[in-house]
Amino acid sequence: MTDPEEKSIDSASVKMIKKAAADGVSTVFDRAEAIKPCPIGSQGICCKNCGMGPCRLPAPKKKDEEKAPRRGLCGATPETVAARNFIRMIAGGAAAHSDHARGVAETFLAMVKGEAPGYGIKDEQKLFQVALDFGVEIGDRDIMEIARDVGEIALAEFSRQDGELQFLKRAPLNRQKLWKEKGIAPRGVDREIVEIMHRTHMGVDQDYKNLLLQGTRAAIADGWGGSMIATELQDIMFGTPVPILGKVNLGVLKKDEVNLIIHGHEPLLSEMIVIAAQDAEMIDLAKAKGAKGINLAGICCTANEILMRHGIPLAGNMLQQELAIVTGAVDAMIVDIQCIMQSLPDVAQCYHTKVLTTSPKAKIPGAIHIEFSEHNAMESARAIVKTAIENYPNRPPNIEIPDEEFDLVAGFSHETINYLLGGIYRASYRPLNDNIINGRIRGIAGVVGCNNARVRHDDAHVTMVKELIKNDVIVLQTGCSAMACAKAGLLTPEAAREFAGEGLFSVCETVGIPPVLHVGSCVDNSRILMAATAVVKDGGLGDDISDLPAAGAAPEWMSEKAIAIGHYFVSSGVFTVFGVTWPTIGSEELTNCLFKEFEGITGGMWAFEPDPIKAAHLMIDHIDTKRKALGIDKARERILYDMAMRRELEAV
Ligand code: MSK
Repeated sequence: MTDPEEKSIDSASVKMIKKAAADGVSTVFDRAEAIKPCPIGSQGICCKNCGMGPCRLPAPKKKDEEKAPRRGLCGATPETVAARNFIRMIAGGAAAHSDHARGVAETFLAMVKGEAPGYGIKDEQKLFQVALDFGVEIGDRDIMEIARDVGEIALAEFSRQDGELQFLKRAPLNRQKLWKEKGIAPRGVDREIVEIMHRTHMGVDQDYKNLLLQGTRAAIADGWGGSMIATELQDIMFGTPVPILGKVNLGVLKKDEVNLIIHGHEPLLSEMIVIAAQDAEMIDLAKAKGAKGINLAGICCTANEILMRHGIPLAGNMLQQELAIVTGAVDAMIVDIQCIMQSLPDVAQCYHTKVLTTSPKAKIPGAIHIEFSEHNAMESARAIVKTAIENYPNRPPNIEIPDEEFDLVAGFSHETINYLLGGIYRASYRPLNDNIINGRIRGIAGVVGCNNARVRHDDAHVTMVKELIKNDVIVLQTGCSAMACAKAGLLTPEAAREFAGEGLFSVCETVGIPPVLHVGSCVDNSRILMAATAVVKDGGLGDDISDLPAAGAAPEWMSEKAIAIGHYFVSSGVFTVFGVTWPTIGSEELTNCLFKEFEGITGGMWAFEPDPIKAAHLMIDHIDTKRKALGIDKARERILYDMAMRRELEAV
């Protein structure tokens, strides 16, 4: 077995990998050694879309075979096969985000109709904003009437058969124009996803460029549709995040309290568990069982949702889900949807942890299923909390909770960034734009996405983000990437002094923000789209997102959702670099199209670079190219300007 130190840069995780080995428990880290990825499938050139296959189309090894055509039984080329596989990944990711969003919209409507007790409207301002975007009359109408119209329009966005998604209107005008001209403005979210499944069926669309365009429609429908609807309706119901102090890593678990971990993605359940865990009756019950209280913590994006709104601690990111159970101190792990490993009940068998599934869409053999319904949310939440409490006396003797826990500041919704920069009366992105123009801030990066057991846990996230902030690039983060950097201490205002370049440090110190801003969960990548749009609209940095000195990355991606997110960033005009592996590498022509030609279509393009330092410099080079195109590269040279030089600069 490889040295556990090589598997993660996080010392708490390393300790738990060692404990798992000592306890005879198999984790994802062991399985990653035992199972090697299929070299053909990982390059995107294995087609299993019909019963004549799977057809594997690897490049010929010997020179004399080079002329032999690479074709599936139906004649499909490596380009067609790789494009089909790639856009099916987009469909999977967009479906995951959007089905999450549909669930939120349904609960929102149930709340409006009084059929979801416990839910309400926390952010009226945001409700009015979304109502305006949807063309809903506000006037002096009752708030629940407005909310009903908003909920109905939001839900109809999924099944819309023609026209365009409502939130596309939020994008910069030039972006909207480009999407129209290229024919990639999406109709309904479901329609675009279904059309991918149709076109990639055997014998339908066999032009890889045409397939990519459909993938682009579905990706835009995810970012500016499903994901954005989820974020906005969640903010209306649970509150738009504001800066909040939190803690991260397995050290947040408590030896003498009932530890309840919530893992997955939807805040519909976790918001209710937060309330149930604070209920005096539940706390008394915990005390009666010998615990000092109830300690709630999160894993993956559910964790981000309840951190952003309540400051609930983060136990860890995706690759720490099994390790949390290995501590022996988790009394129950509650899961809903997405990024949940089937191995959890197996790991739990070696300790006392109860794994509880809650969604009818996501059951796991060996787990206890307590179905969660928005119609009796509090009842289900209390039943779940009670299950954890009653399990507390069954704690095993071999408990080991790592000491590691770190402070972080989260809660940077794009509205909050606006407020922090400009103050309540002058809320605006102007100070950010000015500091980009004067060169103190070189550019903006979005670094997001998962962990991947094929690479050292958290390493690429932390290395990349440190390199970016050292070079004065301000970083916005979501998902597991944000948690990785939080564990490395990058999400505190003090991190600016230690890790940021001089220019970025001076801005962070003045505004009082960290150099790395945690903006939320995976669906909250839509907040980054809105922040980028706000920067464009504030002026001075071009007329479209593709003009901005900005770049995106997912250095440890693994999920289909990450591909959907990456592609909606590219489709919105952002240069986006992924690490670990690239799923179309088996088709040179298709990969070239995504890495080069795509810039001519959407103004954004993909890149693949597994080395996080090199990847960071690809992003910085791109940022510098954009600065040059905007004529603001001179400002970065930090020379003392005389009046004539100033005039020249202003004239640019
Ligand atoms: S949870 S999608 S591992 S970021 Fe959103 Fe983390 Fe990736 Fe899941």
